[in-house]
Amino acid sequence: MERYDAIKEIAKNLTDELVIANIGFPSRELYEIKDRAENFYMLGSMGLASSIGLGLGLSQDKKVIVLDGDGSILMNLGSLVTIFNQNPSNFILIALDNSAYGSTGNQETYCKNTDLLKIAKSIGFKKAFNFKDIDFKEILSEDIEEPIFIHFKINPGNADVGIIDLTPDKIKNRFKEIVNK
Ligand SMILES: Cc1ncc(C[n+]2csc(CCOP(=O)(O)OP(=O)(O)O)c2C)c(N)n1
Repeated sequence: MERYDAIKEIAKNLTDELVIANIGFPSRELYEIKDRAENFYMLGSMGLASSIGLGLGLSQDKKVIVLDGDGSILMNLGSLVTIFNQNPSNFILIALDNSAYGSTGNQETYCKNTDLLKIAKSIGFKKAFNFKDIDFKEILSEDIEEPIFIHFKINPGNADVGIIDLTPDKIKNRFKEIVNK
């Protein structure tokens, strides 16, 4: 399975959760699959989707889902430690792990040899799962209580999707409106 179908699997279960999507194809693919004001398409900062999601989780009550890439998680590994220790009770990080910098041409990452799920468990995440072992819909329907790390192992590949034809201001403002509702 490639990223596009993985995001489809995730998106079909979404209701009112806030979603932070990583820069590049994850955002573009989510935009095509299920655009909604609850999606924040992160346009610039590789590595910071998880940090933005954590801040959002801590500052309001809605559930927050971060769709991150393995390359970006490796770039900001400390964020996992911060998330675990801050212990947000409404936060899910999904690592879409294609073991590649997919959005810039599928150059291999170290996740070919390094297991992000083992890293999350060793940091302390008690709720650290393989996507294939869980019922994601059920997880979303329950109280989260402590941060959840979900490892979604996928094959490299970018779907043939267009760019996001919303201005950064539009993405930000409609998202802010939903957050403040
Ligand atoms: C700090 C920084 N370095 C590099 C880039 C260029 N860049 C944008 S997306 C990307 C690859 C992201 O890979 P990953 O997080 O694994 O996600 P994927 O695209 O594979 O889903 C790179 C290198 C950037 N935007 N910011």
